[in-house]
Order: sequence, then C-alpha cells, then structure tokens
Amino acid sequence: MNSFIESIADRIRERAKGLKGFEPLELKPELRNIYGKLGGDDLFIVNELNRARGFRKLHLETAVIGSSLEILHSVFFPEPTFDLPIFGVDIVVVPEGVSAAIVDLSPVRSNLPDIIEYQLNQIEFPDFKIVRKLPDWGDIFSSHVLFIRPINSQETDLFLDVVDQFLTIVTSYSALINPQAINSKSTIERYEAQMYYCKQQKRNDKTRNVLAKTFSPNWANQYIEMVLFDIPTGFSKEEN
Ligand code: BLA
Repeated sequence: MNSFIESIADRIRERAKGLKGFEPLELKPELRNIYGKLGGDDLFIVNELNRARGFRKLHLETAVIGSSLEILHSVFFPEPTFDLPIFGVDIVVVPEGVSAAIVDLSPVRSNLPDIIEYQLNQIEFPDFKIVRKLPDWGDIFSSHVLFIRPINSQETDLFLDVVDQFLTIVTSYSALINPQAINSKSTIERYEAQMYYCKQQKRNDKTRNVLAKTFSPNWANQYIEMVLFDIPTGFSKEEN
C-alpha cells in the first residue's frame, strides 16, 4: 500500500481506538474483504467498521485497484443525538502520485459547534501549492475543508498533520458533550443533515465509475447505498 495512505490510515485507527465505547460493528464477511478482477488487474477493498460513544459508524476503507489506483476513504458518522460534525477523508493515489487529498469536519446544521469553529480557526493551514476546486455537490463541506493535490512528501506530511488536528478536535469534543433527546428538534435537524450529506456524496460519479467498472453498475450502487453512505437508522444508542 502507498505509504501516505498507510500513515493516514494508521492515524485514523489510532484516534478511533481511543474513543470511549469503541467496538466493532457487524459487517458481512463478503463486504469486509472484497476481491475483484478488472482486466488483468486485481482489486482489493478492506473495510474496517466500528462505532463508539457519539459515533454511529467509524468507517475506514482502503482499496488497491491493480497498479493504477489506491484509495483511502474514511467517514466518522456521528449519532444524530450528539452535536458533532462529520469527519471525512478521501485520498486517491494514481501512478503519477497523489491525485486528490481531501479532509473536512462537515457541519450537520447551519454552523459548526462554536468550540469546533474556534479551534478550526486556530489552525494555521500550510500553503499548499495545488488547491483543488470542489465539485458542485461539495456544498456539504465546511469553509475549513482542505482539498489539495500534494506535490511532495513535505506536503503529504503537512496534510497528515491537518488530518490529525481535525481528528483531535472532533474526538476530544465528543468526550465533552452529552446526547440530546432522540426526538428533539436539533436531533432531527442533524439526522436530516446527515441524510443530505449522504445524498450529495452519492452524486460523486468518480467513485461510482471506479466501482462500476471494476465490479458492475448494480454492485457499485448497492455498495454505495449500503456500505459507504447508508442512511442512519435507529440512532438511539445513547450512553453516558
Ligand atoms: C474524488 N474519488 C475521487 C476520485 C476518485 C474517487 C477516483 C477522482 C480523483 C481526482 O479527481 O483526482 C474514488 N473514492 C473513490 C472510490 C472510493 C472513494 C472508488 O472513497 C471508495 C471506494 N469522497 C468520499 C469522502 C469525501 C470525498 C468521504 O468518499 C470527502 C470527505 C470527496 N472525492 C471527494 C471529492 C472528490 C473525490 C470532493 C473530487 C470530485 C471531483 O473533482 O469531481
């Protein structure tokens, strides 16, 4: 696996494991480790799925698609009862190098929680050479979203640093707050915003096309609906 993807994956695993109530989520074995063949190319997808206090789903996916593509995808979906943003990362590596690296703490209401907004404002973002333009479905991201094409190992190190700061902010805030009532107006609002987040992510044809070409359009749709961006149900797993 590409070393940049490895280091991001390791950091995400480490931070997730540190969360209170960290435990595995059930996932069918055939979705945990996926193997496919595209032309002469082998494809592997590994899904790691867990939950923790405040997070209904901590998802880390790493994929190697022959010699042409390596991908890391991770989303921490909060329990809608908790006032937490959605942590998301996507990394796409092609033979020429890292093509896309994106990280965000995305809001699930009109603003991010004040403390999180304050802490994000304290981060000194390095000057990355190539900042990429968000697609039109990218209205789900916060104003702090970082979307770049890192040009060297110095920039990938700096990106890892930003990922780590975002993880620190969301995980430490999650430990400070308590859940709100499941039927409260703000819980419902966050639930709906999470549905909208999933809906917009599903408009990313680049993800769909890679999966459809490798497996089949039908398989790609099901995988996107069920594993990547499933809609939250039964968001009542509150613990204190
Ligand atoms: C872009 N995602 C991409 C690209 C590919 C994938 C091939 C194009 C790379 C480029 O433009 O340089 C593919 N991503 C995948 C696949 C999976 C995946 C196959 O995760 C999973 C199996 N995408 C996310 C998440 C975010 C995200 C969580 O899954 C953000 C937090 C963002 N990916 C994202 C964005 C783009 C992208 C914004 C650029 C889209 C564009 O420019 O149109």
